[in-house]
Amino acid sequence: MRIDVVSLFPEFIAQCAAVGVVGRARERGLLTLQAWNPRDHAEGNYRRVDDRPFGGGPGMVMLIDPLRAAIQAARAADPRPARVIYMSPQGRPLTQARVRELAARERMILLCGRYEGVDERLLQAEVDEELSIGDYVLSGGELAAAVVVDAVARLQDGVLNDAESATQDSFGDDGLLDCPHYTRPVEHALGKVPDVLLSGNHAEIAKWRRQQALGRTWRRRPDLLDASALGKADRRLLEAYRAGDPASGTDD
Ligand code: 9D3
Repeated sequence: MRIDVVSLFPEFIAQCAAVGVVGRARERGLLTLQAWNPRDHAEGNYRRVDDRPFGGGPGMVMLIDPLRAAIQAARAADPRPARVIYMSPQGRPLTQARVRELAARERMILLCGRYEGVDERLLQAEVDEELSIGDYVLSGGELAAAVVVDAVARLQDGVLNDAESATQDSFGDDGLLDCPHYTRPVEHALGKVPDVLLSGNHAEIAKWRRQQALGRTWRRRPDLLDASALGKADRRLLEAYRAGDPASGTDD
C-alpha cells in the first residue's frame, strides 16, 4: 500500500514512519510513505501557505494553490487513483471498521491542515472524505494522519509477527477489550498472579481470559458490549462475572 501525506511538517510524518510496526512495514516493502510539503509548492520569496479569513475572525486559512499543487504532485507520483482524505475535526470519527476498509485500498492521500483550516473550495474540489480521530482538539492533522498510517499499516499482510497478530487485540475481531496480562515474578509486593494462569489448564485459561475481556468491556465500555451480539457461552461467563463469582476475579 502507498500513503502520501500532504503536510507543512513532513519531518514529523517521516519520524513516525521510521520506528516500530510502521517502520518494519516499510522495511519489508509492504508500505510506501511519502510526505509532500505545500510550502515547496508556494510562490514568492515568502512562500506563503496561508492568509487571513474573509469575513474576519481569528487565525489563518490555508491557501488553495500550494495545497492543490502538493496534492497533484502526490497523485502524479503513482499511476493508481488515490482517495484524498482530509484529516479534520469535522470528519466522520475513525473506527476499526473504517481502518479495515482503508487498509484494503492500494493507495490514499492524507491531507493535514494547520491553523483554522483549509479554504472550503479546495476541499470541495479535491477531497473525497473527511476523517476525525475523536472529539478533542489537536493543533493540526499530523498526529491524526500518523494514527491512520499506524492503524492501517498493521493490517497489511506480513506486517505483524504471529505474536502480535492483530486479531487478538482489542477491537480486532470480537469488539471486546483485552484481558489482563501478567509476567514474572509470580509473587510480588504488588500482588500475586491469578492461580488459573499458572494451572497449565489451557481450556480454563482461555475461559478466564474470555470472561475477563467480557467483564471489563461490560464495566468500562458498555457501549461496545451493546454493539456485539454475545453467544450463550459468553452470556453465561459475563453473568458469572457480574455475580462476583470469586473465581472470575472481579476486582476492576
Ligand atoms: C480551536 C480551533 N477550533 C475553533 C472552533 C477549530 C479547530 C481548527 C483546527 C480545531 C482543531 C483544528 C486542528 N485539528 C485537526 O486538524 C484535526 C483533528 C482534531 O483536532 N481532532 C480530532 N481529529 C482531528 S483530524 C484533524
